[in-house]
Amino acid sequence: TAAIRLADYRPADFVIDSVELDFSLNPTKTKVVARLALRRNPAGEAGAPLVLDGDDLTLIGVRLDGRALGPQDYAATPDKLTLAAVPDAPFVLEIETQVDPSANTQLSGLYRSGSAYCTQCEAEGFRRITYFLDRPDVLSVYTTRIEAEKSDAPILLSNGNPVESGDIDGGTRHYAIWRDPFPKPSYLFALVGGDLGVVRDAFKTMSGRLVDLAIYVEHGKEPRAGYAMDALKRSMRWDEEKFGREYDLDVFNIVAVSDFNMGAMENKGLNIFNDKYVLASPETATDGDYAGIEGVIAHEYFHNWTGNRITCRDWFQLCLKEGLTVFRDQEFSADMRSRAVERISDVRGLRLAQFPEDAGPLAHPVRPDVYQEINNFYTATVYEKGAEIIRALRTLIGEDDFRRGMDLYFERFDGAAATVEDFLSCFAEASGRDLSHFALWYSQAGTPLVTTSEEYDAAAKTFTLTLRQETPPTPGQSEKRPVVIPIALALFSENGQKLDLASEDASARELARGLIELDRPERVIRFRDIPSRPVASLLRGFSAPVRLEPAPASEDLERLLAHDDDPFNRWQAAQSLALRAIFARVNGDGAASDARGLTDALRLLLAKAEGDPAFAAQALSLPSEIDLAREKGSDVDPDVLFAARQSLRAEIGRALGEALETIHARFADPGAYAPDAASAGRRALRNVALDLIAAGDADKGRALAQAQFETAGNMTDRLAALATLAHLGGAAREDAFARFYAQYAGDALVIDKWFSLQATIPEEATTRRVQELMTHPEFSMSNPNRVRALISAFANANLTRFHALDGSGYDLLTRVVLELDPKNPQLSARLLSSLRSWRTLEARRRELVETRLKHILAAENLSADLRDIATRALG
Ligand code: B3K
Ligand code: ZN
Repeated sequence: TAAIRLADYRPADFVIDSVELDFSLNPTKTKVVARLALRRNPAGEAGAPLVLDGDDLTLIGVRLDGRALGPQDYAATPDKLTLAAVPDAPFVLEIETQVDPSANTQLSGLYRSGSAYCTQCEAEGFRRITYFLDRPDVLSVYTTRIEAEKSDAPILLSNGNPVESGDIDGGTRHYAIWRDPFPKPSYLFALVGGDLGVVRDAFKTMSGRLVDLAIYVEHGKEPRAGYAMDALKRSMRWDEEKFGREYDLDVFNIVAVSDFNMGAMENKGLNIFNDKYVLASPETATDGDYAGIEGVIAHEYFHNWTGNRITCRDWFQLCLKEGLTVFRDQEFSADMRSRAVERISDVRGLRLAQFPEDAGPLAHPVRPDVYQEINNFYTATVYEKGAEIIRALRTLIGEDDFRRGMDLYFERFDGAAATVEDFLSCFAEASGRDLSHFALWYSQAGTPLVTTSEEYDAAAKTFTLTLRQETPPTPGQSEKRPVVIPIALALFSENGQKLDLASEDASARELARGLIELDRPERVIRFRDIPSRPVASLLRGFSAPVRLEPAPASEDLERLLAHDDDPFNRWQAAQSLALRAIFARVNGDGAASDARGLTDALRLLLAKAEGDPAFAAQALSLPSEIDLAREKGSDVDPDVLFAARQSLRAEIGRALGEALETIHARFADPGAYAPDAASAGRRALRNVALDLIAAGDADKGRALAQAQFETAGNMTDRLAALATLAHLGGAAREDAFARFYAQYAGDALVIDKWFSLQATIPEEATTRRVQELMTHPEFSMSNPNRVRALISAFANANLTRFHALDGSGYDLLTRVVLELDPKNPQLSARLLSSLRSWRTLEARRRELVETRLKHILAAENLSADLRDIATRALG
C-alpha cells in the first residue's frame, strides 16, 4: 500500500453537514442506514467524484435525494463507494450497509464485548460501519437512532443528548434517539447497546448547569465504579478552574467494556473505557491502578476541549490533541497528588518507553510526515514527548503567557480542525515571541544529547559552564539541527546555599528565571562572584526531554541528594549514583563499585522518610533493567545488566537491613484502605523496603513477605508481597500463586496481575510457564488485556528471559504475533514493537531477532499494521 504523506494534504471535496444514522442491532446482521447531507466543498476540487471510505463493508443499497440508485450509478467494493456523477447542489445520500459485530475480532468499528455492542472509531473504524468521508477534518452534526430487542440490549446509548425513546413491536423491541449538536469528525462517533449496570451522579458546572453523569459497568460491578465517578467530577472541576473549560452537553456517559484495544476513547459525551481504567476496589486494585484510573478518566474528559471541540485537521496532527491532553492530565494528577512524585513518575515513563523508541528503528517525529498505518502512531513519542514539548513551551514563555495562549487557542479554533501551526501561533501571539525555531521539536525526531563541562577559577571566582547539544540521526533524518532547549539551573555552594546568578553571557531574563535557553550547538556561560567551587543542578524538574551527560561527580550527587530544593534533581541524583554503582559492577571496576556513598545517602533519606514517604520510595527504586539497557546504548547483554543490578540491590538490602525493617514495620497500613496519594506513598515505601530486604536476606524477606501476603488488607500490599515471593522462588512462591488464584479466580482484572507476575519471574523455567499459561482456561487470545498481561509483561518486563540466548523468548513472541495478526492486527503490531530496541543488543541476540523479523515478514497475509512495524524495525 502507498504511504500517506503530510505534504499531500488536500481538503475534502465534499462537506457533510449532518448525518442521520439508523441502527437495527443484531448480533450477526446489524443493519445501518446512514443519511448524509452532502454538498461540494468550495475548497475542494470542482466536479470531483464522490469517493467514500469503507472497510470490509457489505452494501445493501444507495439512494440519492430519495431515488434508489442502480449499480450503473455507483461502484462499490468493501472498501470504497464511488459516485462518479453527483449534483453540484446540496443533496442527500442514503446508504444501507450490513455489518456483523460478532465476527469483528479487530475491535475496530462495531463489535461485541461480552454480550454488549460497542464501537471504536478512532482512527479509521467508522468506515467499518458505513461508507463515509472518514477523515478528521469532515465535521458533521449527528443524530442516531438505535433499535434492538429489549432483552438483547435494554440500554441504548450514543453521542450527545437523549432525545426520545420508546417501545416498538408491542414492547419486545425498543428504540432510542440521540442528538449531538456539536459538529464532530466520524472518529468521535460511538454507540453502545447492552444489558449493563449503572452508577449515577450529577455535576453542576461553573455557569450553574446540571449535568447528569453515568458510568455503565457489568452488572454487579457497580460498587467498583465509585472512584472513577469521583475522579470524573474532580476532572470537570479542575478543567473549569485551571483552563476555564466548562462541559457542554446535558449528559456525560462512560461505559466500561472488557474487550478493548487500548485504555479508553473520548467519543463525544460517550466515553468508552477498558474496564481496567474504571473498576477499582481496595481488594482488587492497587494504588497504581487507582492512579491509572484517575489519570485516564481525566485524560478522556479533557479531550472534550482538546480533541473534540478542537480536533485535528489530519492524523499527522495527532499530537495536537494527544500531547496536549497528556500534558493536561499530568498537570491534573500533579494537583491531585504530589507534584514532585508525579513529575518523577512521568519522566520515568518517558525514559522507559519514549527514549528507547526515539533511539531505535521506529523513531519518528512528534508530528510524523509520513505513515503507512496510522494506528501504529499512537506512540510514546506522539503522546509523552508531545506532552513534554508543551511543558517545555510553558517553561520557556512562562505560566501567564501560556495560559493566555491556551485561551486564545480555545477562542480561535473552537469548532475547527486545527494544525500544530495553528496551536503554536496562539502562543507566539500571547508571548510576543517567534516560535518558528521552537517548532522544530515537532518535526525533528531523536532525543537531543546535552553535554556539559564545568570549570571553576578560584582566583577569578568564576564558574564557567559549557553546554552543547547534538541530536543523533534517526531513520530518514540523517542531518539534525539544534533545537530550543530550556535548561533550568541553580548553583549551590558547598554547604547547600543557593547562589545568585550573575553573568555577562546570559540575558537578564535567563538569569532571573534560572533558565538558560540553549538554542544553538554550544553556549559558554561564565558566572561571576562565585566564592568557591559550586555544585550545579542542571535540567531541574526535567525542563526539556533531553539526555544530559555526564552525571556530576559522586560527591556532588551526594550533595544534591542532600540539599537540592528541586525534588526531581534530588531523585535524579540518587538514580545517577545507583547507575554509577551498577555500571562499575558491569565494568568490573572494583573501586567505583563501592556503593557506600549511595547507601549512606539512602540511610539519611530513610531517616527522614516520614516527611515524604512517596518521594523516599522513588529514591529507593533502582533504575530498571530497561533504564540500564538504554544507558548502555549498544552491545547490550541483559544477563550482565541483570546480575549487576541484583548485586547492588543485595548490597543495599544488606547495608540498610535494619533501617528497612523499621520502615517496613512502621509503615504498615493502620486500618481501612484509602486511595489518596499520601496513603499510597506510605505503602509504596513499605513495599520498596520489603523488596530490598528480600534482596539482602532471602530468608528474612520470605518470612516478611509471607506474613504480609497472609494479612494484607488491600491488593497493593498483597500483590507486593506476592511479587517478592515470586522473585524468591521455591515452594512458598508456588503456594502463594495457588492461593492467590483460588481467591480471585474469575475476576479477570485480578487474574491479569497473576498472569503478569508469573511472566516476569527471572528464571529459565518462565518461558515454559508462559506457554503453559497460554492454555489456562482464563487466558484468551481474543482479549487484549489478557494478551498484554501475559505476553507484553514477558516481552517488556522480563528482559533476561525474553532475550534468552537460545532464542526461546523471541520464538514465543513470534508465534503469538503471527497467531494474533489475522484476528487483531492493532494488537499484534503493538506486541511486535517490544523489539523496538533490538539493534542495541549484542551481536548474537541481534542475529536471533533479525531472523525472527524476517520470518514474520515472509509470512502470508500479514496485516498492514504488522508489516509496517516489521519493515521499519528491520529498516
Ligand atoms: N484517542 C484514543 C486512542 C485511539 C487509538 C486508536 N488506535 C484514546 C486517547 O488517547 O485518549
Ligand atoms: Zn488521548
